Amino acid sequence: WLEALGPGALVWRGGAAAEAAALLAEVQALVAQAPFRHPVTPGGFRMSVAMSNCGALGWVSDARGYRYDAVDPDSGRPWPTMPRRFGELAARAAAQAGYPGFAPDACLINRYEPGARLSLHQDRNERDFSAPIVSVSLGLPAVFLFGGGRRSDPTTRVPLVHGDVAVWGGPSRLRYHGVLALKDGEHAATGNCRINLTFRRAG
Ligand code: MD5
Ligand code: FE
Repeated sequence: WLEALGPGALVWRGGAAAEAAALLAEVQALVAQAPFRHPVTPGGFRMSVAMSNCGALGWVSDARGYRYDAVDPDSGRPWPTMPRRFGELAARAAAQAGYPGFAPDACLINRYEPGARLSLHQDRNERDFSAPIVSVSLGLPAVFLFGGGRRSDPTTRVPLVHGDVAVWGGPSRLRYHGVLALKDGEHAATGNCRINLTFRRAG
């Protein structure tokens, strides 16, 4: 079922539940090729979220800034190919939300361990903000912070659980958002972590 969060933003509750095990098996194969790492922000802080990517472009951060790059800086090789199942799920979710033809060229794979968090930010490294971002939550539950167009705008707390698929498009594409520190726990599918797949049209 679809839950509206705001203009252009919705959560498809359980949209990935049936194929969660298959998605996680793909993640395991992907991070064998491009291991999780903790990016360092341009300000010099190590991110608590561990990240990897698949697809033609991957999101990277270092002292020079945030950007998308076709090459994994840790290996010097292109990012692993995006599994067909990933792109198809993202396109199906986007179409349901009113964004037909979504063809992501980047999938950022985020791993949250207990205590890991993402502070309030906007996603603006992509070339074209008319495409939505689709995000798939797997494993431990998280509290998502959904803000407004300015950092100081009030936020609402949205619980995201295993199998939920969120679509952020239209006027919500550039809203501030974050993830509260992950609570300790155990999930049958992932153990003690949350995996979030975010699909983007970056290039
Ligand atoms: C997560 N990841 O749960 C989230 C899912 C990130 C990130 O935020 O940058 O890796 S994507 C949430 C998102 C994207 C674009 C817009 C909005 C939310 N929004 O308007 O709230 O790991
Ligand atoms: Fe984000």
